[in-house]
Amino acid sequence: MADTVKTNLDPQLDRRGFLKGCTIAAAALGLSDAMIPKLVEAAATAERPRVIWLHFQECTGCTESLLRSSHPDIGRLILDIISLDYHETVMAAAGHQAEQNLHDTVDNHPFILVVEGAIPTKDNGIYCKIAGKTAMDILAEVAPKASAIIAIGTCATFGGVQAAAPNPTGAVGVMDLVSDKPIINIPGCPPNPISFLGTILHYLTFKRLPALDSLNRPLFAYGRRIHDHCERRAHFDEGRFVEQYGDEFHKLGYCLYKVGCKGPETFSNCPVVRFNDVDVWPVSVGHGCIGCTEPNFWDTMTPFYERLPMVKIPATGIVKKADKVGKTILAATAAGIGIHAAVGIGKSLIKGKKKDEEA
Ligand code: FSX
Ligand code: SF4
Ligand code: F3S
Repeated sequence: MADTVKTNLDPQLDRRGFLKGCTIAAAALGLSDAMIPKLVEAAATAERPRVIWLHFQECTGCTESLLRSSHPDIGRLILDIISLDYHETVMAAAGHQAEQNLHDTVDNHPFILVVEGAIPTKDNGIYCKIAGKTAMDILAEVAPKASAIIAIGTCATFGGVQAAAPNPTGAVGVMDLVSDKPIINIPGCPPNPISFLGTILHYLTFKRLPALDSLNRPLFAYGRRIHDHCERRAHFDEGRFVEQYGDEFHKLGYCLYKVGCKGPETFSNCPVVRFNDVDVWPVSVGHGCIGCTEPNFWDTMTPFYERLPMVKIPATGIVKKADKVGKTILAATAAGIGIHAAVGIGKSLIKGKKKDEEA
């Protein structure tokens, strides 16, 4: 079927790129190859949902990682399967014309709202203003009219760096202010564009939003713990750790736990989906995970270069007892994780996948 689908997409996005993007998204969604034609058809023929993309307190890294990805096809594919009616970084309009575009869509059409950046609430929200209005006022005006809201990046989901103690502007994420709308959180600082693409393609293909975890994150992208899919995991289990960046163990690719890796407490698809055409992720290039998809990670995961606090690692290098080392650490970190109830998430992930494939 894939070969017969006709698209009216950007001519720069050739058929190969289009199929490649859909294939990557299908893999990220955990769908079998048999579902690719269905995804391709939906991406090519479904009505493009209108999207209003608001920027508040942030660094624009979420947008940049999407647009400048070394998978140019992914960025183009995203921009082609949605109708991006308002986005301050990429739209040609400015000033009053831009405001007009925003109001035309918000008042006259169904739309999905994407929010990038935290919302400051202290002192009536005066720390972030656009066109004379505070971020709080803009959100209060636009959110009630949206069909659904996607909070992209850890700033929009959990407040991000702005909300780090002592949170001088009272920054919060979207779900702290909006409660009566479907909210999908796609955290990461910045998140992988594939997680956003997968969410949109899921919506177009199955006409509903993907299954979410207790923090409103799509299970297909955030249902797995980094540590459980890490290529350095065997070193962890055997008690082989980097003691210091640049040491001989670092060069050998040992586990980064003792130099601060937060993979055991972080839920994300990074080791599986990886980033860009170069096919890497932080740990594969020798840096520990800093837990950027988790709430308040600037406070709870710091110091970034110190190991997770609740675990005491026995002296390493004793290969005989190494397996026990890994298991002891796991038990302790699992107790520290708590909220995610990894087993339960695993079960609902499988259920969600089955449902999608049956759809
Ligand atoms: Fe926040 Fe997005 Fe971190 Fe930046 O804009 S999630 S600061 S990388 O990118 O909102
Ligand atoms: Fe990988 Fe980090 Fe876990 Fe070590 S602690 S196995 S580097 S995720
Ligand atoms: Fe963030 Fe850790 Fe992935 S730092 S990008 S969640 S490896």
